[in-house]
Amino acid sequence: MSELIAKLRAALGDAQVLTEGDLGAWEQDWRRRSRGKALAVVRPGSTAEVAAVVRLCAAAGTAIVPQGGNTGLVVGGIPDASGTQVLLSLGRMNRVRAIDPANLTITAEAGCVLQSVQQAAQAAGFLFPLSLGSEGSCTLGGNLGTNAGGTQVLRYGNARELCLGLEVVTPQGEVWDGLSGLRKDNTGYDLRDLFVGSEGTLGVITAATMKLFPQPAASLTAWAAVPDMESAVALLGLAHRGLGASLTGFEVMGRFSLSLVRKHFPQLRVPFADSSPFGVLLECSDHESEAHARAQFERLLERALEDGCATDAVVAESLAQAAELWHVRESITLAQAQEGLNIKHDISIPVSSIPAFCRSAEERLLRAIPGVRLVNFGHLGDGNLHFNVQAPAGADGPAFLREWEDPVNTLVYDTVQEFGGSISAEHGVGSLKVDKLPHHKSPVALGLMRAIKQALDPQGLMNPGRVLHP
Ligand code: FAD
Ligand code: 2HG
Ligand code: ZN
Repeated sequence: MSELIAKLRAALGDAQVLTEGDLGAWEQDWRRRSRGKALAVVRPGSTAEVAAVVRLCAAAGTAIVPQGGNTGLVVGGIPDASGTQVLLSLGRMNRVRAIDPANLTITAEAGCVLQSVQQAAQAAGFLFPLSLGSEGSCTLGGNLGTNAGGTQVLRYGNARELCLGLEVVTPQGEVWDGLSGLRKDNTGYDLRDLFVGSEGTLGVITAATMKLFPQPAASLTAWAAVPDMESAVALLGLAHRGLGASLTGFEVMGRFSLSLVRKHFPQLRVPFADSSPFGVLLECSDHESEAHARAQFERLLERALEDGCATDAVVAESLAQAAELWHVRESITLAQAQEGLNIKHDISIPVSSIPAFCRSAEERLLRAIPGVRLVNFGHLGDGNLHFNVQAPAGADGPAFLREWEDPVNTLVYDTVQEFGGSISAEHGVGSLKVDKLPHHKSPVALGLMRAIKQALDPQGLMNPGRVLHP
């Protein structure tokens, strides 16, 4: 047994330092794209224990990979294959520390599952709006590590915008307590914003203070059938004008994405499935009453039908019906995984350019790979598409990936750049996009990022090879 493992066991207890048995849950990524090998999986239960682990690893020159729920989609939270990295799982740090009703904040530990933070907020009469398909297993630390987005961003912002303070263990094993919960604090550089979205490469987030909101009096969901992406963008404009701040969700789903849901989850009912090239899911939250929300929503949808940007629409009649519609949307990722290996692109483009981007990228892809299938869906309200590429029907998934992953990524990301977009909107860089980043970020920006990494983590032990090459 290595000296480091003996010291980790002395600090955390034998049961929290795993080196044997099936460690697949920590070593394999959610998409089953990669499997690494950890020197050990360590499970600290407090900030002091995280700091002790980091100090011991720093002294031994051993790299650390922080991990929350392991639902990340860019292979950023698993160890590499060397068997030399410590996998630091935050799962035991799962306490809600405080809710401050007057300050409208919740302070919770990094390993809290997102859904449990939502539930704690709800039990106290508030809304915590961060909302992702993986919310039953992803964690607050992972949400902040990746600056997660999800389906409520257009109204409430992404994880960064919801975060008021952090507690972080630095790469040297010091604890930075920045859990102030202040909405205004201009005392120099914003350290909080540095750690949010840093994907475990600058330190370990151990707790966070997040914004809460009043629960709306009513929330309504509608599904609209739209003829093309131009119409979806026109409908978004109408929704912004008609609903203002009541518009809390606007998701687009291409016909092929929905056909995968129907194929792999036949029990789910997809509205207007045969008649429309795109479905749009809209959510409206109202602080007056359900009747007020419904009237606003119906006015908007009537206008959309008159203008022709929607060809059909239905408003959910009950919470159960609304949940069913959202379930369809949230099942696309799983349906696509069941269909086979695929190439994901989590991209953002200015909303105004999305129709032209889609036309151009689709045309180029089909020219390069006849029969390729496009799973195009996402958070149109944020200009964020999941422009995913699935092998032609009947093709061998692994062979397709080997041959096409790199050329397809180049084609899509070059098109994204032409249209002024970003190659990672909400999932992060991880290791899957680390080679592409230098082609799509300016040398000045990359130089600044390297300088920050060098200043905070001069030994290069925090999640090496993620975001930036070592
Ligand atoms: P992990 O996967 O464990 O880690 C992700 C990254 O964060 C890694 O780099 C890791 O090192 C780092 N990290 C984890 N914890 C910490 C910590 N405490 N301190 C510092 N760094 C840390 N993402 C979206 O943005 N929007 C979506 O709508 C969305 N939907 C999804 C739906 C499905 C079905 C799935 C499987 C994933 C989805 N995701 C989505 C991606 C993923 O769920 C999010 O990125 C989530 O925020 C990751 O949380 P996690 O706890 O699983 O993090
Ligand atoms: C979503 O919006 C997630 O459902 C996952 O970000 C996207 O599967 C994907 O590509
Ligand atoms: Zn998404």
